Amino acid sequence: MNITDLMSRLGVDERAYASGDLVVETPIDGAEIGRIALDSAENVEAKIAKAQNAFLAWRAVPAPRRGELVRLLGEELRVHKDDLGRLVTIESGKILSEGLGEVQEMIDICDFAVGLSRQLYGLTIASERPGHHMRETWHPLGVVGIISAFNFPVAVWSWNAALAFICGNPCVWKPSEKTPLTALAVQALFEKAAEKFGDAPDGLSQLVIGGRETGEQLVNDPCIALLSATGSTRMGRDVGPHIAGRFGRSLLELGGNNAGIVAPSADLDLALRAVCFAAAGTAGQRCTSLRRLFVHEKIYRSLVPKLKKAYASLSVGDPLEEGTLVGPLIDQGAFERMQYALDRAKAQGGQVSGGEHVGDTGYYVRPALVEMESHDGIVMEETFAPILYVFKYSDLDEAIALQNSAAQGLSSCIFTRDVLEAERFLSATGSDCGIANVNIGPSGAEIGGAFGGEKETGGGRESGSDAWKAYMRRQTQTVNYSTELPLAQGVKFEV
Ligand code: UN1
Repeated sequence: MNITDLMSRLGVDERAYASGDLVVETPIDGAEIGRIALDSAENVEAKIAKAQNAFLAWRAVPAPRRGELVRLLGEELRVHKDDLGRLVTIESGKILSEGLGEVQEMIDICDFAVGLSRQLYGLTIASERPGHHMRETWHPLGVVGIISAFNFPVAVWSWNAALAFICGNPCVWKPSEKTPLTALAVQALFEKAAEKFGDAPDGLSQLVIGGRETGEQLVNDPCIALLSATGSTRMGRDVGPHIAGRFGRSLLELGGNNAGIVAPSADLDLALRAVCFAAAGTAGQRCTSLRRLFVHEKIYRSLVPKLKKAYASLSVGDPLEEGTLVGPLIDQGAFERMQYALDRAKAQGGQVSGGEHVGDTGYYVRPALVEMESHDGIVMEETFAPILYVFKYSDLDEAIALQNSAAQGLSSCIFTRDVLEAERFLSATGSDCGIANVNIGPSGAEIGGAFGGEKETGGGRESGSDAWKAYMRRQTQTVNYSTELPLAQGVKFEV
């Protein structure tokens, strides 16, 4: 785990993380891996102003040329995938194949954005007036602020930044205080790409290092045209209304309390594997992690004991080691919140298997499975840890209603081979989430689809499909190519 070598291969000078008030520790064994200077309020203000200046130049660059910069960024990511993926593992604690997978997601969104840079299509619209035509044009929006969380320390930036850049917008990124080293590395890779590109305006991509106050500066600065914030619902409740108060735009990716339903016709082996990855993978620290499982009473006794057995055999340990499936929790706070949730679940009558601390260093836990009868109390809260609450159901409508009774609405899934059940789940009266899957778990979405959720998840959509529209402003244009001046709706106004 030689950080200095890794960082230097990624293009980051040691001085950038050798001193400062922010101490960075790896969750692998709690060792200090860097110290970083926090940005002062004046610094943050100056960086936003620089980004605003960059906007004035970047918006005039043709979109396909802007795409070229993102293509070069994708190339840097390809070359440095191993190093960056390893750094993600060291800083966030996710297992190496997930660290690498996260960088792959960055590469994928770069590819997507490059193609999109030639497809920022608007509509042409039939005008009711002779000699007129109407169309919609999508213009660059302005500076995009990005607040990201520790669990996807680099991919979330890329879902936003790759689209923002091709849409003509600079980015100011505030990474989680728990994962600033990966952000430094990504910034260095961006700078390499920008150098190869040649004439990207200075300040097109900038990092701000800080805590809550820095986030608030992004929220309140009128130059931040769009703020994309990933984190807790509590954070979103602060951010959303403040941005709305200045008529800025926000894209919120907040909590999830994702559920799965295992129906009687399900392929149980497949369901078992999918549930383990979704609930225990990433140590339950994805916003899409599976947290509630509804198992039909007919198959409950054949699935749940097997699930418990699989849970007991999951290899928990050093995420850099091959064969490990579950790495550490991010820190002590996460561990305490997990134990608190398990205590509450027990007090509610839950039967807990697993959940205990594993090993001597770091906050490693055995993923917990909790058989519950009452779907309330702690079950309604998102605990960012590997806890799966399991319920028995008898009626699909009832299971769907319970699933939808969570305050959040990010992701959901059903395991069934019955087409009627699958379609019912995906219909308007089925899952109320932004993501609904059949025969796969709720996590691990591809970048091609729009990613995000409803209700307390915040309503934002980023990544694929037409999520790019959030990063642009729509202009409705009407052109009169005649010598007459007919008014809309037949209004007469002769002068
Ligand atoms: C998150 O946890 O913040 O679908 C995002 C997934 C990933 C994204 C997770 N592609 O699990």
